[in-house]
Amino acid sequence: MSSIVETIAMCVERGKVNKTSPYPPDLKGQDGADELTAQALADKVPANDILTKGLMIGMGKVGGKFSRNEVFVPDLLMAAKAMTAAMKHLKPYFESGEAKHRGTFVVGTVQGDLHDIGKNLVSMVMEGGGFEVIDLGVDVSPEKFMKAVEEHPGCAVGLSALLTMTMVNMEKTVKLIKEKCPSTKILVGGAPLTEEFCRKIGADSYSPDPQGALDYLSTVYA
Ligand code: B1M
Repeated sequence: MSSIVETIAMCVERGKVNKTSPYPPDLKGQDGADELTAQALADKVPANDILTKGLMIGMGKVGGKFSRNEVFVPDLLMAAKAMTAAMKHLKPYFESGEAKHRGTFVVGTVQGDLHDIGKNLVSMVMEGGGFEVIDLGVDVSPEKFMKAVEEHPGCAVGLSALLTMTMVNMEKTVKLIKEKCPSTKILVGGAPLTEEFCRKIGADSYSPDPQGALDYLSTVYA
């Protein structure tokens, strides 16, 4: 029989939010990540265990499947929804310091670019991976990224761009951050990007998908 934490992992992987959620159909009427997380906390399961052995495992599995094209954007969105329902219960434990994030990830879509669907998926997977996510939104100037880096010492930064036209603003942002705070790790992604472009602009890592981004960040904060 699987433990409650394993069941929470399965709920996140399958996108089972709560009891009233009709999705996925084979789990209809069963408790979801919402109820099970509340139950686990009531049973005195440490919040950190729920995060690391439940939510992160579930998100890691669905993220891996997404990378391998075994599941698609809606599956990732449902997983993120289940994770958010669980995180609502864990939030007070993080705020009190009883449970700890693995690190802070400042993320945004670069200046001039309004595309945010991919960036939001990356944010969700990072949150599911145990990171605190500071989402600066879209059309983020290099200066705004820099301000966030100063406000969150030791953070890693994620830059997303979907337009070839705005890739140049990615370069400006990397330059500014590396000039002022060279130890900051910068991860870049978005449909028009390549590994070669990442190297050219002096970013630390490129990932074509959210799971690769999480894998990289996990090595940074290992
Ligand atoms: Co725009 N658009 N769009 N658009 N749009 C594209 C990107 C385009 C390829 C369409 C086309 O012409 N075939 C084209 C760009 C061409 C180019 O420069 N190479 C384009 C254009 C030209 C434009 C406008 C200029 C159109 C116009 O007004 N004339 C305009 C620009 C506005 C602006 O940004 N200033 C524009 C506007 C829009 C909408 C507002 C209508 C809407 C955006 C809505 C939104 O994001 N909230 C939109 C959309 C939806 C698209 C398409 C159709 C879909 C993009 C998307 O969300 N994909 C797109 C065409 C296409 O891709 N078929 C297109 C799904 C998403 C999950 O994938 O974002 O690639 P993606 O993210 C992936 C990975 O790239 C990666 O992970 C994600 C999941 O795998 N990833 C990261 C992303 N960021 C990452 C960061 C990381 C790591 C991985 O680390 C930090």
